[in-house]
Amino acid sequence: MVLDEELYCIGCGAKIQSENQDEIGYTPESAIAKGLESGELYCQRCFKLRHYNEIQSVDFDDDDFLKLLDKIGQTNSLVVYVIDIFDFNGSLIPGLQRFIGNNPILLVGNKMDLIPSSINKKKLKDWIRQQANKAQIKPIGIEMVSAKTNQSVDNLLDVIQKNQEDRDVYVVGVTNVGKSTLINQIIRQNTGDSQVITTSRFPGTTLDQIEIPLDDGHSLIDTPGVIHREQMAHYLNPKDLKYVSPSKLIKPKSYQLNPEQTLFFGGLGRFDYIKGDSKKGFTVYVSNDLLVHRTKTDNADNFYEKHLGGLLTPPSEYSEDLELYRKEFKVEEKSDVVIEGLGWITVPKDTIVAAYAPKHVSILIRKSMI
Ligand SMILES: Nc1nc2c(ncn2[C@@H]2O[C@H](COP(=O)(O)OP(=O)(O)OP(=O)(O)O)[C@@H](O)[C@H]2O)c(=O)[nH]1
Ligand SMILES: [Mg+2]
Repeated sequence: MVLDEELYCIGCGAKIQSENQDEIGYTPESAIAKGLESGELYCQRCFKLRHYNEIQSVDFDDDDFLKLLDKIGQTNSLVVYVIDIFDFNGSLIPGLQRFIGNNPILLVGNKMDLIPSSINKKKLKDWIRQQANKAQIKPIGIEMVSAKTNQSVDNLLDVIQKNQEDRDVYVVGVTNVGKSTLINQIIRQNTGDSQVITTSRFPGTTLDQIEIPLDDGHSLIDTPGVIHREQMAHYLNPKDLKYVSPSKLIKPKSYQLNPEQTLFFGGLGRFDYIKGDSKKGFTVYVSNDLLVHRTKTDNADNFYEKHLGGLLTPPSEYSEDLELYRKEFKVEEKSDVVIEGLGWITVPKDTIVAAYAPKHVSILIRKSMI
């Protein structure tokens, strides 16, 4: 079938084609006809994702996404920059300000539903502001939401409207932070239609820009996520990803540790209590599905070698990229040692500790958020 008009998948934005199964936008002819009839045209990849949660890898070029971002610089728009509050560094788009030119940025910290109530939301927001400023990003505002549970999305919409003026709204961010989930919430509030755009736990779900017309004649535009190599998600196979990225409210786990004890977070992270008083309280905030295993530091290297991929999983498959590196901290006030994308450990003052993470993932320390 030769398409006489250009059609786009409403799930991922890809241009629909029925010639090449391995390229983006592939849709069998019968499905195109059906889609046109129902007004809901999805490509085959979206169909499989939506119905079977099955990811079909496609060839696409990172550079195309960056070119798309670069185009925003030539428009007059409001940029809504979505980050994952579990992975600030992994959420950074290097050179964002340069790409978007003089357009204002509204920063949105997403996935608040995962944060236990013991965490001070104001401290978390202040920390995000500091981190953003450090990365040369000067947002006009910061909003904390949960796109998944709809928490504070109303409020975000008000703020967007107040700042929109006579402009389109671009939603940008690295892959997997929840841009499409957020836009789906907005569509649902406006039209009642749910889950129009395809979302998934796999990075690289949205493939091209998707324009949603707004009442005021402007558009709300979803964009494909920029691939950021520091995101843990790029080093894990789909099955492992399920255990690592928290999907439900995190239940903090408390441990009384003595010096020279070690905690493993599956095989992807490690924490050593090196020096300090006996029986100190440490609290671990990671996905409830990730097994935390305690052992003696003395034996930890052996233990890791022996049990990696078995007791210490994920990863279920070894890859060089997952080799752990170590970072040591002298903790003078109650702090969080953060392994980006995995979670954090609240550490009492007057201790020396070390954390380990796959070599592309950042480890950092911040004032405790409690
Ligand atoms: N817990 C939680 N999960 C969320 C939230 N928003 C999105 N997610 C999950 O994060 C994953 C990625 O969501 P998407 O909306 O596809 O992310 P995206 O930013 O559009 O990703 P790309 O299209 O790949 O750039 C999915 O598994 C979502 O269910 C949220 O507020 N809370
Ligand atoms: Mg998306």
